[in-house]
Amino acid sequence: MEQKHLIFLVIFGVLLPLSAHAAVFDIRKYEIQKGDITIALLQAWMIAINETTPAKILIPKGEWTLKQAYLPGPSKAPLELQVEGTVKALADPYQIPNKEREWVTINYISGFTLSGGGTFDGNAKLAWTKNDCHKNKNCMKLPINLSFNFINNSLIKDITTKDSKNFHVNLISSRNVTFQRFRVSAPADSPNTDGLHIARGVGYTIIDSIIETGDDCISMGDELSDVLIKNVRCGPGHGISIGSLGKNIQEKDIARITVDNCTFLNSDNGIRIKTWPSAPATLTITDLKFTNLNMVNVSNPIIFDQQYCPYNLCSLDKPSLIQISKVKIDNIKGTSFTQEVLIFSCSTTKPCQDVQIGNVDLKYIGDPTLGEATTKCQNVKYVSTGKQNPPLCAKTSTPKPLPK
Ligand SMILES: *[C@@H]1O[C@H](CO)[C@@H](O)[C@H](O)[C@H]1NC(C)=O
Ligand SMILES: *[C@@H]1O[C@H](CO)[C@@H](O)[C@H](O)[C@H]1NC(C)=O
Ligand SMILES: *[C@@H]1O[C@H](CO)[C@@H](O)[C@H](O)[C@H]1NC(C)=O
Ligand SMILES: *[C@@H]1O[C@H](CO)[C@@H](O)[C@H](O)[C@H]1NC(C)=O
Ligand SMILES: *[C@@H]1O[C@H](CO)[C@@H](O)[C@H](O)[C@H]1NC(C)=O
Ligand SMILES: CC(=O)N[C@H]1CO[C@H](CO)[C@@H](O)[C@@H]1O
Repeated sequence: MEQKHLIFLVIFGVLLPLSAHAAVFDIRKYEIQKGDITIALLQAWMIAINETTPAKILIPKGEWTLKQAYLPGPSKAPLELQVEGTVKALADPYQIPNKEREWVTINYISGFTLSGGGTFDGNAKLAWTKNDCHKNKNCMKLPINLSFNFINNSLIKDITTKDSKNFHVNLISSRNVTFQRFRVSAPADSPNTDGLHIARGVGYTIIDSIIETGDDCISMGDELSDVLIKNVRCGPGHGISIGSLGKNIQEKDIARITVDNCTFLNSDNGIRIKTWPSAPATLTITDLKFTNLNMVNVSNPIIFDQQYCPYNLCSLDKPSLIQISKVKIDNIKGTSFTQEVLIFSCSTTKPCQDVQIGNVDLKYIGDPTLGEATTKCQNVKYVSTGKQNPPLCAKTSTPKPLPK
């Protein structure tokens, strides 16, 4: 064979399969400064979003510093950010260039994938010691790890976020976004480090994930529908919550939230709904399914708290105006660290409606001198369809103050 032909074949043999794949933008080709990828990532992003065929930005294995990243779309074609290494924030929260923004923000993009098996390390051990927001109203706001706003049809998979300075992940105003094999890790005593905060959106899925943190594993805000949380292990942490809600009159409805096949480990709650009393909002929270949940030494495995008033920062005078309805609870089993294993503390003006309770088998493992597990039922219209241990809404249940 002539050499010309050979070269031709080799080039074709290499280029053809490549052209079927995404163009790869390796950040090492851009301006990295002593392991700091702040500029390089932005350079690669600006070029990659301009590609008219699928593109990929690669952050290879290794440890990289990222001061902050604001990564806006739109992109002309599907874009993947493949993080194989560890991306670390600066330790000092006061050094973040733009204090109004999060550490990493991805906005206005559709068909985006974040993948690669890498880690976003918020490097927050120092920042937590400076966080006094629980007692100081003018405290410095600490940035969250990752913020996704106005993104559609996107996938975040095989990513770890570790030691965030505040909420780990914020997903707001988006549609059809999946978190798969996502891992959040922060110590149980880290302040305000919610795992994922999700709100204002449609079609969020969190699946096959592990969340260990100091605050809520997953918290849900208003104007939210079609959420599926499945095969998630939560704990330590404060559980999976809807709310708190009610304080803002503009708040919009929540519907079709499913939590299925999840395990809660030593968490401060399993499923919790929180609405404020003496608060103006009148939204509805409807069509909820909490099924196949395994509780391991959980405080408050299921709690609907419509008198949510931590630190007595509100008045209990008037009931919550938020209506909870159409709830299915089935196959909840395991152990509870608190005696009241199911708590329905619903609103006097808007009782919880159409609550269907199937199989429940929860054992109290706290102070043995207090007796067996109980349930608490206030203003709840329920039907039971399965076998419950403890029996539902037994009259002997003595009300206790609600947890903060
Ligand atoms: C994006 O592409 C357009 C033309 O398609 C070009 O004018 C522009 O300079 C490109 N921007 C970047 C950042 O490469
Ligand atoms: C996401 O979807 C919404 C609703 O269809 C649309 O208004 C918005 O422009 C989309 N955003 C992007 C970045 O594609
Ligand atoms: C939802 O997003 C995924 C990408 O994560 C995409 O493959 C799928 O087609 C989207 N679904 C719809 C209905 O747009
Ligand atoms: C339930 O979750 C466990 C642990 O994540 C997983 O191994 C199992 O396959 C899941 N079951 C179903 C039916 O999805
Ligand atoms: C059970 O949970 C309580 C409260 O969170 C905690 O103090 C205790 O150590 C846990 N027990 C075990 C065996 O983990
Ligand atoms: C620094 C900052 O803006 N933090 C925000 C993180 O997300 C939560 C929940 O949306 C906001 O309350 C914080 O203000």
